[in-house]
Amino acid sequence: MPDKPIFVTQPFLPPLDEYVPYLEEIWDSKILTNGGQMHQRFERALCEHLGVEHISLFNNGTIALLAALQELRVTGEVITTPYSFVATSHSLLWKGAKPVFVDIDPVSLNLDPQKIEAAITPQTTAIMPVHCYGNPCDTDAIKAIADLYNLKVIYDSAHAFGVEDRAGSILNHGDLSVLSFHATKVFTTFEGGAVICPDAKSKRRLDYIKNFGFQNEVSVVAPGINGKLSEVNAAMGLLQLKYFDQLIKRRKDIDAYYRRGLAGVSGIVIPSRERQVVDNYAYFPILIESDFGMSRDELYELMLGDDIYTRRYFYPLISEFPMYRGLPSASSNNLPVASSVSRKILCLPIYPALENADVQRVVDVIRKV
Ligand code: T4K
Repeated sequence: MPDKPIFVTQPFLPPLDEYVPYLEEIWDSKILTNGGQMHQRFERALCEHLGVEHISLFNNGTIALLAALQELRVTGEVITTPYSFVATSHSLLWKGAKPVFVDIDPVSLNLDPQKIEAAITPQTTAIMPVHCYGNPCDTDAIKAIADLYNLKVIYDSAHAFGVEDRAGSILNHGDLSVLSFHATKVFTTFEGGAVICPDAKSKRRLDYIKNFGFQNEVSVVAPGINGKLSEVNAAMGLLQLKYFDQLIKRRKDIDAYYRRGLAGVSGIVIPSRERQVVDNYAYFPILIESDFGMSRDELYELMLGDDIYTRRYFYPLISEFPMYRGLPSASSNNLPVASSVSRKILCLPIYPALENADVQRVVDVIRKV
């Protein structure tokens, strides 16, 4: 039996003593939340690091999605992908909007722009695509459709911290773009999230929304929520930023190691990424095709037996969960590509602390089959 388990991901934690001065500052100030010094410093540092102009921080990505929908006053029907984490569609249900599922592109695994127009009805108000695994969507095609039909675009960019395409940060696309800083993400504040806004006005409104809608001590201007990131989380973000480039470099090496190790294995397909200019190597997805020699689920179980915890992100599809499967757009006939990919996908372990010997152990299990 191998000496240690291998998880699909594991957060990087900076040395504890580096966190202490930040905590001392918080202890001294007695300001624990509601937009204190750490919060403000972290916002500025993030804008600079990501190459964006306006950011509103949140306590997690799901509340950030909800706030983005609230800010844009999204109602009616929203076109989205079934191939994502369930929070994407859940945010629409919480806002009282109806998700309309459109199939994904077989190469990018993102919403297929060619299929969007056919799903637009007079009730459609927005499109919510996901940059799945940090792989940029076809933002030009989505913008062209949104402009033509006067629709809002909210990108779920939960996986896309630090990713750039030819135009720079992919977080600048759409009316709003939403990040997650959850413990399982490439960049973490334990829990956290953010909305990237195009201008100072929408940032200000989002800042109100995350603070119950308070504009000042006595006026409430929106049905807001408690979406504030605490000072302790913001401090963790500041500290993580210092290590980010180093962590991405290690992820890149692991990605390359897998590509070398799995090259030529029949039945294993590594989805290609075409639009990244700067990648974040957030996930390492592979597709297990019929000529591999065993099914995806058999391989998943085999690895579990070897203490290797891979994940089937995203199986089942969101459209297969009980609260969605009654929707006409949830039918598998409407989603043939997503249905097929969801049954073949396996995300392999990738995180900075993974050693080459661990990666080799994963590769060996697959090659042995
Ligand atoms: N949109 C998209 C596209 C998303 O992927 C997500 C979140 C959201 C929106 C919503 O953002 P948040 O509201 O979460 O900020 C995880 C995460 O809970 C979730 O944040 C994430 N997507 C989703 C893709 O994955 P699980 O069920 O896989 O997490 P869990 O607890 O099984 O963790 C996986 C592995 O990570 C564990 O085997 C061990 C390791 N781990 C996990 C945690 C929580 C650690 O080492 N330390 C930890 O603290 O959902």
